[in-house]
Amino acid sequence: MTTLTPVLTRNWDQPDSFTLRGYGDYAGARKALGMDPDAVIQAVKDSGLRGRGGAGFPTGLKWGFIPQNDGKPHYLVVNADESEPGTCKDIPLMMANPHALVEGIIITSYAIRAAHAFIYVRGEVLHVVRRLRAAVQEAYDAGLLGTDILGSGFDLELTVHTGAGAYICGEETALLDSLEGYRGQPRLKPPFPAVAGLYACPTVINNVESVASVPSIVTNGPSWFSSMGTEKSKGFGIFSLSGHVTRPGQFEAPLGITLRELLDMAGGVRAGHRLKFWTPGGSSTPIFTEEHLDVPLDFESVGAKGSLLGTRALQIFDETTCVVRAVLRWTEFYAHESCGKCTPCREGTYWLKHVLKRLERGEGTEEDLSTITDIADNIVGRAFCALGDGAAAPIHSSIKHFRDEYLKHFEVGGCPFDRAASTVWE
Ligand code: L3W
Repeated sequence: MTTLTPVLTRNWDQPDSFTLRGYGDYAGARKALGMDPDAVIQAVKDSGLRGRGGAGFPTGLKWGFIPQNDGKPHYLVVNADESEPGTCKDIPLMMANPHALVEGIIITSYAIRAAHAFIYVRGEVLHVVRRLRAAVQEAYDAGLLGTDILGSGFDLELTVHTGAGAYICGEETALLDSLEGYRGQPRLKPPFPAVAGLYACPTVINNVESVASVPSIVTNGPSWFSSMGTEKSKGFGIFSLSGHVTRPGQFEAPLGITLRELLDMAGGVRAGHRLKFWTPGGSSTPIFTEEHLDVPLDFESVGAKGSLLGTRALQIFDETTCVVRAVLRWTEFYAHESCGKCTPCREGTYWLKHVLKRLERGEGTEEDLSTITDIADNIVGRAFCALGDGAAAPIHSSIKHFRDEYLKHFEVGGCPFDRAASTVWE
């Protein structure tokens, strides 16, 4: 039986967890500032930490891409634009433990030789913005930010920047455009941000949870981190359970834990009901069903079963939920949030939404299933950024697992489900 590994969440139930006093003495930063920056990068490489924002790219490898002695400023940008449907880990982390992020920013910036770091956070989450700004101020006041940090000679400025609330700004290059003051739309890659990022300078963009994990790696050593998790998906991560679950919330556990184990910790699916379908990593990851309860939640195992670990946003739906309606709601989100830059995503999500609406009302035909499959096929691999592929994920997977439920809608001429019974959507 896998057990929880509270590291980032260890102090969340303490009333002063978000203060410097409640957090600790920045032991990781103190240790890192006494090391060679390359040794810090090597430690993160050795730990096996992979990006916690969805893609799972090796963090130390990304840091190692930053050119050295290039004469240009380097930047660290923390992607705190959490907005993938179902994803709720970075916001609670920043609320309860902002100093883990600030400490991770100091260590990361030191390693990549950056003198200015930014936290790009959604402007709507004002409570998070205030909490971050208070933590940053505390760090400045304690000599942990600014000039000559802890007498090490290392200087770092940290700016908390608020976005205007657009899903696309979680895409790293759209985020950079937004941060530079432009409309947030993705850039062509390559060049990757590590070569030409913010203001065309070498930039590391990491997710909040990735950066916040770094202090514990430096303090405890890479082998401590890599002893947890699976062979290729090392360490721990925050799994957020939401929807039809008895005790929704954040569960910090080694990668490779299963939904069955997590549900046991969360009190199971709500009383009197059974699991119907779930997302392993937010709405952009193909849905799973009851048959996937024992799939280890690591990058490789989830991938081998045709989905993605993504952001470990486990949205749980019981048998009262109409899968067509769930997919329609996600698709409405993607159509609304498409930035419009590329045709497959802009037009594809629009038409998916309209055909799905017809299907959900029971006014569709079997041909509509081919139509939405065709539209989704024409988005995958053709959109400018990952948002398009994400929009297609629930379409393909829901038809694969629940084709009969789609057919039932036009057989009965409407939605066969009692909407009031499914508390998730109403
Ligand atoms: C230098 C190379 N850097 C790759 C870097 C790249 C990026 C990272 C991963 O999408 C996914 C998306 C969502 N030289 C490099 C290189 N890099 N090759 O590695 O890159 P990539 O393109 O694989 O992923 P991405 O564009 O960052 C992230 C999925 O995560 N997702 C999460 C969504 C969550 C939000 C949110 O809540 N804000 O958006 C869920 O599944 O769909 O597929 O840094 O530069 N040769």
